[in-house]
Amino acid sequence: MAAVLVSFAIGISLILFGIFGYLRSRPPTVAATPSSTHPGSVNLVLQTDGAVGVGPHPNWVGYWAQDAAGKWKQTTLLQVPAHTKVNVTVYEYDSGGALRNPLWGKIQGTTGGTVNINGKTVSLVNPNKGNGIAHTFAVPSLGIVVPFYGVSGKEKNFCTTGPCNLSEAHVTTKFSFTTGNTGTFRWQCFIPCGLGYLMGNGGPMTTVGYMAGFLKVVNA
Ligand SMILES: [Cu+2]
Repeated sequence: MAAVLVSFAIGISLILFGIFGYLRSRPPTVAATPSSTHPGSVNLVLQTDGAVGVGPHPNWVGYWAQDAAGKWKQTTLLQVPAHTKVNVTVYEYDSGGALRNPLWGKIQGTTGGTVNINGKTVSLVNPNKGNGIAHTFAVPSLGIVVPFYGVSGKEKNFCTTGPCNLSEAHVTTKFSFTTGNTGTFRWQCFIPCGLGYLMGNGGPMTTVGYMAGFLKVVNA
């Protein structure tokens, strides 16, 4: 009887340890940093990798965000001030492909309706051009959709594991948007980078820290 109780207690503690371990492993929140060149606005610097290289799923596609000290954190929890212009820079290191829905290739919700790709300002991306689209940054409830061109997987300096660095093949996309009221808004990538998962939308696509996250808009 005692042996049964002890093994039962051990079983319960293992389950609790697992649950709390999972809760503890929630990725950190990275806050946008005040812009030194454009007072009143903030900067958010992100990268998308074909394999994040760390954590419980090192082979999953995912985002990293740069903190105020310039250190990369593997996370999709982002914090920005309310009623503020947010300047976003995304270094995209993954290969690309076709879109499941051409609508996700349409730039929406950015300042001027444009993005700057490798120094060139455009209002449209063509998913059938070049290396296709690798990932998107979409906040549906704020009407923001920004697609990122992929790089060729055949590049000699293709980044195979994150965090990637600027000496490796990448596409730089810059855009801005202005936040409204405070709130927590879900965002995610709407590219079949979850191919091989149910509806192409499982695994990293729906997991916080990889291709899905939250944009926390807080009081400035
Ligand atoms: Cu993606």
